[in-house]
Amino acid sequence: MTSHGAADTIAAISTPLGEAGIGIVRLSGPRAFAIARRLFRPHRSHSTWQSHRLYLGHIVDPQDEIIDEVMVTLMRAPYTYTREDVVEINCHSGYGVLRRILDLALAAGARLARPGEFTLRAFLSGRLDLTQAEAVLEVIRARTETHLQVAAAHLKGGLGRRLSRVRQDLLDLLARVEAALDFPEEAGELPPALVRDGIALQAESLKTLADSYEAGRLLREGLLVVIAGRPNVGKSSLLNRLLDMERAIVTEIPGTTRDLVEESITLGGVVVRFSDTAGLRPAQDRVEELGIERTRERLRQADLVLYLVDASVSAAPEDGAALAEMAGQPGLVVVNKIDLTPKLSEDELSGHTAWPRTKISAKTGQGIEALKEEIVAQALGGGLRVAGEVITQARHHEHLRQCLTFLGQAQGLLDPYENFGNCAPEPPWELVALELGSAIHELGEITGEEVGEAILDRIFGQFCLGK
Ligand SMILES: Nc1nc2c(ncn2[C@@H]2O[C@H](COP(=O)(O)OP(=O)(O)O)[C@@H](O)[C@H]2O)c(=O)[nH]1
Ligand SMILES: [Mg+2]
Repeated sequence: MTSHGAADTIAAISTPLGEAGIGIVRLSGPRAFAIARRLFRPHRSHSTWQSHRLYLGHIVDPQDEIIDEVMVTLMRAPYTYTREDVVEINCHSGYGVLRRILDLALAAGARLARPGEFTLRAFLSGRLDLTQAEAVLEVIRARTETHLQVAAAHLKGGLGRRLSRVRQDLLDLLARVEAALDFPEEAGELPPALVRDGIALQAESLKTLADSYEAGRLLREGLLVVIAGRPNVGKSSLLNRLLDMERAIVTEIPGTTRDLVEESITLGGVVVRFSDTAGLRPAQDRVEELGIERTRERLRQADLVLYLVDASVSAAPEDGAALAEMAGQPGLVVVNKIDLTPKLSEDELSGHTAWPRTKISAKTGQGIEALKEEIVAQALGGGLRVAGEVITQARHHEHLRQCLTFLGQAQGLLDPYENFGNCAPEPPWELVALELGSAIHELGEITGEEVGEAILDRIFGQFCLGK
């Protein structure tokens, strides 16, 4: 994307390409109506077209050949997604039909939309702020109800409004500082403590928001839980039990699982991806060696490790070594096969790890629900707290962090002047103004009030075609 001028008319297939009941070709821009009327022949001829009404008819090609029977909606600006004239053609969904109708629209003068361009136009026309535009993609991608709730709240504009308010308050403070700089005699004395307290107030609210990213990231990216342990302790059996299906091959032969087997379920409102791995032991061949390498890499990425041991045999030296190696990571020791005669004593592993211990039988299902609860408790601190506004985007978190740094520096400049009386020396207002200006800019990058074209390209480039 190089130019965001919105003078041309764009078209795209807005539904997934595939066989289904309905597919939609969408047009937006000044020529949308004219193009639609060249392709569309209504069953009843209409002297006037009404906005936001459905019309039944045929799409025909320039040779008057009927392509499909469709329902068409003409939506007049500004009450549309993009605030431009928009046309939606509801046709039958099939690769050939959708492609043909799109081609006819392009031949009639539309340009193929770039990914996310409809939403970009909604942003550029001021219908959505940038956080709302990003939320569109998030709503589309949300896989849990909790994530959808948060995304829907962003789409409503809650986050954008909150940040805009903070930004406005900071702009007001900046205006007072600049007035004090430019017209000292008119502005009178500006008490440093007043400015500093004003900054502190906004910083506090932004800090709460920045802290919510931990929960937000989990909502968005989900959680990676890696199941590790020696061969034959029941890792694949546990995976199957957690998923409630025979996903991984289980045998009594050690070294059965050689590649990563991964699948997701929802726990506590979060998508949890379980990764079943190759058993940790000295590799017997090249394939197993590669599998163990992958396991080690996965273990480093894990949000939580389930280290499995077999209750019916004593611990091996490798268990102690593996546990000691992962001591800095969050994890659980899972004692499996408790349906068998116990051999593993309670204190065998306690010297090597401080991880809590849970007992299960992957075979009978005993302890599995408790294990799920323990996973949620360990990884999410007892479940996801999504009260209030939650930020979910790394981009937002980064700008908030930067903003807080600038605000902290502004406060630091003012701190030494707090206890001076009337004959106080003036604080370095120029520097305070610079820090405030930078902080304000960071917030503007989030809401889109101050954002560069390159960033827009990056954000909207992640969208699917037709959105
Ligand atoms: N009795 C009993 N056997 C189990 C249990 N979990 C797994 N097994 C058996 O242990 C063997 C190895 O299991 P598997 O899941 O392939 O272990 P992995 O190598 O760690 O993936 C298989 O014969 C399983 O049937 C359990 O809880 N109880
Ligand atoms: Mg296995």
